[in-house]
Amino acid sequence: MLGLGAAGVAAGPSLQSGLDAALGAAAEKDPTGLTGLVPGAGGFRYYSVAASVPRRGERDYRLTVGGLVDRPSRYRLADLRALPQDRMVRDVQCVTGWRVPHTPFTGVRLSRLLDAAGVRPEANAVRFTCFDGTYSESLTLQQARRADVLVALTLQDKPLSHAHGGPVRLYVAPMYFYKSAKWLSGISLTREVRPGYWEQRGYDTDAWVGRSNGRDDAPTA
Ligand SMILES: Nc1nc2c(c(=O)[nH]1)N[C@H]1C(S)=C(S)[C@@H](COP(=O)(O)O)O[C@H]1N2
Ligand SMILES: [Mo]
Repeated sequence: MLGLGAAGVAAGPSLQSGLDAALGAAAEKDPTGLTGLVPGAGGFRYYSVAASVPRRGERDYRLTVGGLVDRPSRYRLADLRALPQDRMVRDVQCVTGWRVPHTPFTGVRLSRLLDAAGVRPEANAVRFTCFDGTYSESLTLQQARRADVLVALTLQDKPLSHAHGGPVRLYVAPMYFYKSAKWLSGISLTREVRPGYWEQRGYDTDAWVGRSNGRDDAPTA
């Protein structure tokens, strides 16, 4: 994965589509624990580090907001849908090089859920956990409060499919797609950033597109 990442970040935009194909082929044989990796429709690839992920829906999906907050809370799907929805159309960019341009996501701004829970002054970061039982992510509180960070309910104007992390995933628009945790089930306010799954394996915690994971040093050719 890290090897693929390095190859991906070294390529300029003109190399992108050839590289995508090469990386796609290589990634399917990737021995480092990515499973369920299938080239998807419209340029997406489906990633899961967990071998199997349960399905959750209307009846049994819950999102908890806890940790360093005054009002720990729990949302069902209907609760999330009842909140104001934001729509964003941005490019999805995986750090291994593939990209899906102009991709609409809608959902609830994360900052809205944080405000509802009442973030305590000693909290500086947010940790995200997933009902796949394995994946995790993190943001600083400042990053988490950005208007372009969503608790997403739709992708391409359709309910998020199971493969894409449905019914609810995080969508961190300005960062590489590994920050956008699929199958989101927990949001917890913490004192410090706790590095997520891929970050414990070498990726940057501040994953700004074009400004992290070695891109700053990438050759311009
Ligand atoms: N729970 C979970 N979320 C995850 C991942 C994962 O393996 N598990 N992979 C990340 C990575 S590296 C990418 S590129 C995107 C892929 O999203 P997609 O499968 O919808 O294309 O999900 C991110 N979120
Ligand atoms: Mo990724």
